[in-house]
Amino acid sequence: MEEAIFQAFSRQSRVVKALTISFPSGYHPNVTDSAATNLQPGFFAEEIETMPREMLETIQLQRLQTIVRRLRDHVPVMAERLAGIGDPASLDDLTRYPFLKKEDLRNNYPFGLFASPRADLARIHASSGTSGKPTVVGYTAEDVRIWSECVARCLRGAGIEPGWWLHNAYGYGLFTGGLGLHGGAEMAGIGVIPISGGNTERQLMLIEDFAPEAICCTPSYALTLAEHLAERHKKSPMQVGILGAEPWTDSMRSAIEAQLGMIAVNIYGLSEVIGPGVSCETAHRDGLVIMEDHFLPEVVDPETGEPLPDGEVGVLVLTSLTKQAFPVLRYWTGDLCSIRRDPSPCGRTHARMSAIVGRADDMLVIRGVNVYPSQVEHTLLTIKGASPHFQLVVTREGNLDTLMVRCEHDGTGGPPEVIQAAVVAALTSALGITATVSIHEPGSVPRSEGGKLSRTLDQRNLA
Ligand code: DLL
Repeated sequence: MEEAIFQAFSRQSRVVKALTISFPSGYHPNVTDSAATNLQPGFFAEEIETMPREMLETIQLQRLQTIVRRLRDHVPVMAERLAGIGDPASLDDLTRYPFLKKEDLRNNYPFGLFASPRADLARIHASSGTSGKPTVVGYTAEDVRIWSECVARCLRGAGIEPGWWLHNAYGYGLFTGGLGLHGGAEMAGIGVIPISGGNTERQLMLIEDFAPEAICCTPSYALTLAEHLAERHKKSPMQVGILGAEPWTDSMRSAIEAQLGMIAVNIYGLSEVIGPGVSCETAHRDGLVIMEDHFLPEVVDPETGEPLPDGEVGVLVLTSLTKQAFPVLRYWTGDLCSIRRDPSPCGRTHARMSAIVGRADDMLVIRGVNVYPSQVEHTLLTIKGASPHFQLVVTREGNLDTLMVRCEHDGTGGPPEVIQAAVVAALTSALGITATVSIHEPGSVPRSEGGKLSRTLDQRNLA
């Protein structure tokens, strides 16, 4: 059926593309001294990426109906939540369903929201949760294939050509960054250097020796690599960076592009929805194109949950349309952005989102790792002599985010140095990143004075 709709529209899609190919006015690449200036978006699945919106929305509705049925039939918790709400007859009916939130994943840890039996799973990933337990997500082999296809579209759209090499410095493992980019690159015929994160000296050596045309890592790590290359008076061979997993600004983009002589493209995603590749900028860098045939976006008011018009900033809510093992209906990402639905200059018709401008909750993203203040509180409560009063200070030193935890001793646990060492060890293990810890006298960390107490001082100036 989908195939028939696709055929009917495919001639029309070529016309739409021809009409919208002009370049946006006011767009000026920052890179002036490298081949990167000439990069143009390519396509991995051109007919899908440029299909008329009418056709896209027909496919979205069919897939939404299938996903709702799948949740009812295979996830008892969801069947209960959806009881009494009929199947969607139009995309507008989406708003009749409740949001799915991070706490729902936590309450159903580890596999309560899976829609496929254990034996059908090809892969598990996870990201840090708020109570020490991670958020677990699963993929069938078909889910992994679709994920790779989404990432392949991102990489080709960013101007990376088949036959180029990609230095993949996202972490491999339970984090979705490394393996997510890896699968997409392989599918697009791009060679992968699977270096993973860390060991900067080795990364620099391999960049010099292997001369990859492209790199993927967090934006803060791209700047670290740039600084090291500058110290050594080395030029980067890279023409494109696929950067994401943490918030970054346009000024950071300018610095990265100027220092590395490449274009820096923003990629977005989250493990709950699939991982990297939910959306990505093209080489034009004019909004992150959402893979809308797989993920249905909404932007809603953070307070009321009511849908907001295109162009207004609110919470991004995503529905997965094709995932088998871990479908999500109206997942509340907590990420703030706006969306637009006009076709992009390269002919892509899928909606585009702005860069993430902040978070609606208290989650911090530090060096690509999600950190919740409640994780810190939970950890402090396990250490004898430490009180649960604390403050988090996040700064950006050089290009790296640094987390400082100010907390108090309660007078029962021995010398402050001993408590400090215990807190450092426990936090490293709970958060997955190292924090600087300072121990203070009881009563010295700010207390709530009736209103909300902000335990977090984010001094990174991400706005
Ligand atoms: O960070 C997936 C990813 C890997 C994306 C590599 C891009 C590149 P999680 O660990 O589940 O997944 O963290 C998801 O990170 O809700 C955002 O708050 C933040 N985030 C991800 N990409 C961006 C971005 C991966 N481009 C959480 N800009 C999300 C701003 C981002 N924040």
